Amino acid sequence: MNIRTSEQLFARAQHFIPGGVNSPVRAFKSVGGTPIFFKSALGAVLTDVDGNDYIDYISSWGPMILGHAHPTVTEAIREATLGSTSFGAPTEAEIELAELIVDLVPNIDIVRMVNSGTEACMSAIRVARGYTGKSKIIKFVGCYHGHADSFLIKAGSGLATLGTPSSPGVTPGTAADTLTAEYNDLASVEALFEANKDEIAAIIIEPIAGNMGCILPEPGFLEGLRELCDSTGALLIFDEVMTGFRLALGGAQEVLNIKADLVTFGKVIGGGMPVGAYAGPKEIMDFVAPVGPVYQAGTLSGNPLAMASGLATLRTLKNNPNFFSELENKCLALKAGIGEALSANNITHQINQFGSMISVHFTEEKVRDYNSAATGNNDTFKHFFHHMLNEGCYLPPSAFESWFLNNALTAEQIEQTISATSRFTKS
Ligand code: HOZ
Repeated sequence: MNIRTSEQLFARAQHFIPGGVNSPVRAFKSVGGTPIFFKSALGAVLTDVDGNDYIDYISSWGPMILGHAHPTVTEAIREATLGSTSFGAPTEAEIELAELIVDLVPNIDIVRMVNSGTEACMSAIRVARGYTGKSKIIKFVGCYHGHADSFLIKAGSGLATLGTPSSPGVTPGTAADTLTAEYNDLASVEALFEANKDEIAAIIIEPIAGNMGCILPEPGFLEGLRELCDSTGALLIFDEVMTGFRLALGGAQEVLNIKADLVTFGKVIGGGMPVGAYAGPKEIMDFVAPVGPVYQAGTLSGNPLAMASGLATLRTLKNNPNFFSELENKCLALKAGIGEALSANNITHQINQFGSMISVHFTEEKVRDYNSAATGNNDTFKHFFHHMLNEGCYLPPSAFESWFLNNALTAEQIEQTISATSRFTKS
């Protein structure tokens, strides 16, 4: 595979952009080699600057659930552009998107639009603190809620990938207000509540974790968190930046039948444009300025292009009642096929999957939290990643990231991916 232009661009990028990338995982640091630079994409196929095609298993880390350049979405964005790219003032599209989200997602009355999942989670914990009058939050080791200071403690995603789970630059004061528990370990959460009586404002969690690979909550775990919050007055925040509008229209709350007090969104709600949102019942969201005292703002929040793209995406999902089952079936076929192919070649592995999120871990251990995800053999992952890339399959360049399928993926492309996997041997 010739990637000469990507190599040249990467060399040039490194002079002007930290590590040549605008988000660390993209730098291929844990898998080695040169990041691929892209020029276009259509459906489930990405085309790089050297003219190579790849089947896309990242889908822009989630947002492109309909596939790339979906005609309804691109047309909606084109039309919005003709109006203006930004007003910094209210528009009807913002109300339409908020109404649609409230209609589709359980347990929420009010939505505030922001520009990213990071902003959404950062704002949600501020609201939780303002509402409860308490300071501390609990997050889970290996979960990632964006790059606001409070979350860069034992975090997953790029921090796990780079082996620096907590970031310098976060002050000890901020770090002291973030308590960490183990995913799928209710006792570790109970112990934190016991040791910090009346101090915990919220638990924030990815209900299906996607930043240490794809990790499923075990039966009773989320229910236990709900009960702990109910008995202590802490809020339960579901970070549905990955799972919102990906698992179902109502997200993880709907699929798992657990009520959250605040929910954060990103990725799919923007259909590929930068959008985030946080939402909850009126009683809590009334604390947000200008109604209440908790301040949060943004020049580009509710941007007309972003609203148009999000609306077109969510309406397309809503209008296809079979969308999520179709997409999940594609993921199940992929899981079965690559699992068989790896087993046939005697490659020890685990595959975790929920809906259209999936991850492959090269370990004997059942992967159920950060520690078990970290037992994965990174050398094997590295070889697997480059083998698949050479075969034309673009996977996340980190063992700590979930893959995200998009519904443009065809049965033939899934077969191609399985067949590529069957040619993978460790040596
Ligand atoms: N933090 C993102 C996935 N968990 C990666 C974003 C990116 O590199 O674009």
